[in-house]
Amino acid sequence: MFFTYLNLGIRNQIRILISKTRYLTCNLLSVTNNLFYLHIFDIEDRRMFLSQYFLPTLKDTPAEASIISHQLMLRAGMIRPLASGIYSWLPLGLKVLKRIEAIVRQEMDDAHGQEVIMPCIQPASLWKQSGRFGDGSDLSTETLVMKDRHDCELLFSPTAEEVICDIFKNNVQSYRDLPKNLYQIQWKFRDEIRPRYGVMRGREFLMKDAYSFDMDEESSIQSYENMLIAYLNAFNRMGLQPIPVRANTGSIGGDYSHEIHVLAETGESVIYYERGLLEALEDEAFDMDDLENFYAMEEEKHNATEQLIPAEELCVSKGIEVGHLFYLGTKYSSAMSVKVQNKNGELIHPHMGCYGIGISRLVGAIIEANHDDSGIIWPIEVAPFHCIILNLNVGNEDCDAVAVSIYSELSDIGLDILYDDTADTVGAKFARADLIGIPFQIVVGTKNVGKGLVEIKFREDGEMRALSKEDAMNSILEVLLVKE
Ligand code: 5CA
Repeated sequence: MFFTYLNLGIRNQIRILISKTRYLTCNLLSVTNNLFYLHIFDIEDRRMFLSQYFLPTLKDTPAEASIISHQLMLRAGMIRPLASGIYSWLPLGLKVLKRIEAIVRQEMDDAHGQEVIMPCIQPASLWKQSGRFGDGSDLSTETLVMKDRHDCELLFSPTAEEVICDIFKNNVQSYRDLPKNLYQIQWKFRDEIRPRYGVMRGREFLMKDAYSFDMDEESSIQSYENMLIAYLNAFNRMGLQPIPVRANTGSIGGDYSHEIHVLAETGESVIYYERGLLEALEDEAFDMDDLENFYAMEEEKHNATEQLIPAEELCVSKGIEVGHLFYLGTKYSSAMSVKVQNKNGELIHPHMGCYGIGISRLVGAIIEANHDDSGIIWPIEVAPFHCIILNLNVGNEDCDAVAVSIYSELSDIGLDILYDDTADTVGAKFARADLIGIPFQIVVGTKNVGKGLVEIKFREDGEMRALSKEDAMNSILEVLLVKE
């Protein structure tokens, strides 16, 4: 442990600042040869002590929730509804949202994306330039339009092709500045006809939207492929099995498009794909050429009349659309007069692509793919906490000391730990820990502590083992290190 500050207080009490926000309070037992023997009995930063944490869990399944992810997100105190399709994210839910965001951000940065933030409120005049304002498409009927005090029409961003074109048009002149890929992680609003399934089809939702600019079609398709691979990496890291399928371009437009789906009975889409695709996707070198070798279609693109592959090879599944890629060509750059000079000094419209990921939808999709009768089972990479410590005998000096020391040791090496120090019954503690789905549970109770042991439970398979405190912590680290 690294002490940054030592403050000898009264009556042998010492407060040690161990990080910017956390103090340990200890009793000084003795000092021998410059060694301090301490009894740690308190940690001042109790934000992750369950008795202080804002986690309003529910026993009963709320009637308004028809699918399991929506039910579990409400029951686990992750979200609360405010209006139809509009939710507040409470601490536990927000932690998961941020973990998903971080994975997407990392993969986007690795694929040479550059993060920006564009405003949520956009002038309608920009959409009049692109021709999308009030064009009768689904997107235009879903767009929330408002007026400011000067009678100027504004809209709440359902997507940002117009704004990114405006930025590009006013700041990029030459082929030397291309290619570029700019992305944001920003709230969107679409006044969906049927908001449902909680965060899966919300009206306000968090999207990662990226926009690529290239000098010609060939390099634009290369940018598209880079995004597709980044998407597969990101979804794999979240513990999902992503399936890319060809899709229609709808209100966004363009010539070429893929949706990325994860399989779930409650998915709103139907996808048709060749059996061999799943195996091919496991190859680390999987690329667009491989993808083109397989039949993989979203329902509207599926050709039901012609049999293009043997019937026994065709899988039909329900899927949740977690990402969507579009090659836009010059649709927006020509409508919005975005021009750059090529090597010959001629002005051309750059080729664009746009790429969306439903960040808030992913929270629901991950739960659909990872739960059991008792609750959520978070994949480690997106779990709100790595480990929960269940102290079954709060107030017992030995149990408190063991629980707090595990909390501080695991926190000190950078793990996110939740400590159940509540006075709730043993049954309530176990049920809540299973419901909120944290991957590892360490159970501290008088029976085992007397023998120098704690119990560790792996949420995924329910396996429980009695181990020494050190072995329990090491077995968590072993799993986490393998995952790294
Ligand atoms: N401009 C493009 C991408 S930059 C675009 O808007 N694409 S989209 O319409 O397909 O949306 C991108 C992703 O946002 C979808 O794949 C989906 O995962 C998510 N999404 C779309 N609508 C909703 C919604 N109502 N609720 C939750 N997530 C949504």
